Amino acid sequence: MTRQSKPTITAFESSPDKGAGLARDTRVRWAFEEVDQPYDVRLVSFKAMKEPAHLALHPFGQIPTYEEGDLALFETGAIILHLAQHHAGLLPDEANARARAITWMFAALNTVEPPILERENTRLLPSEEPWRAQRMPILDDRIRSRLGQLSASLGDAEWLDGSFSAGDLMMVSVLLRLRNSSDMLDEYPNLSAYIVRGEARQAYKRAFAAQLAVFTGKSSTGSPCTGSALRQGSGLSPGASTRTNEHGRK
Ligand SMILES: N[C@@H](CCC(=O)N[C@@H](CS)C(=O)NCC(=O)O)C(=O)O
Repeated sequence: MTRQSKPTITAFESSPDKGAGLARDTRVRWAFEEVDQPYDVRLVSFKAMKEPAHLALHPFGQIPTYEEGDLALFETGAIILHLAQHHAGLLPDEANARARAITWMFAALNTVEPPILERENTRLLPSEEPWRAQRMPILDDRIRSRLGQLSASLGDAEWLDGSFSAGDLMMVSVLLRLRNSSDMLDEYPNLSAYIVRGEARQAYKRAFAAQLAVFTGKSSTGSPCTGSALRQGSGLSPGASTRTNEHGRK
């Protein structure tokens, strides 16, 4: 059920990926869109993320955060699980199926994402570091091992366990990070098709358009999301702004 109050999340004021949708606010926006819950976005600079006002919300000085009434959350897993537990559409009703969908969320975050992030971080190191070249194939192998296992588990199913769930939302989000920096996923046609199915969801498209609009400065009107920039009067770090996303039905 859609709640009355509108939560606020934080996102990069200037995303390093230039709107490619890889910053982690995208997955939270996607979850909001799936459950048809309007939300506000407060944009924060890198400097503001490390200042006390933001650290009070996120001890590690990162985005995204989630605020609703007197509740403040950080970590995309916790935020999306919270949304999924309070709205219909992202977790099955049946108890065991629900537990399995949550398991896939954890698998995406704890088993599949770490080697992908480690590879990204290694790639960013200066290429003259001799061990960088040695380490990359090791990380590629580690990722291939995970992709092979995931591919076998998915088989020819549409989603990981029955209907689309928060587990798929998280897994597709994690795999998108890899697709951006490597063609490794081409070796797993069922996983490539799985990602494409995720991206084809109207809710994903609206989330992607909304985060891109921050970078391009254009309203994402044309999709049901309309990004209208608002200034928040107080309690914000300097330079932060708030956007409201109103959206229609899926
Ligand atoms: N495990 C966290 C990771 C959050 C995270 O790494 N956020 C990035 C943006 S995608 C960030 O804020 N990076 C800037 C920094 O760490 O200073 C989550 O899932 O929310």
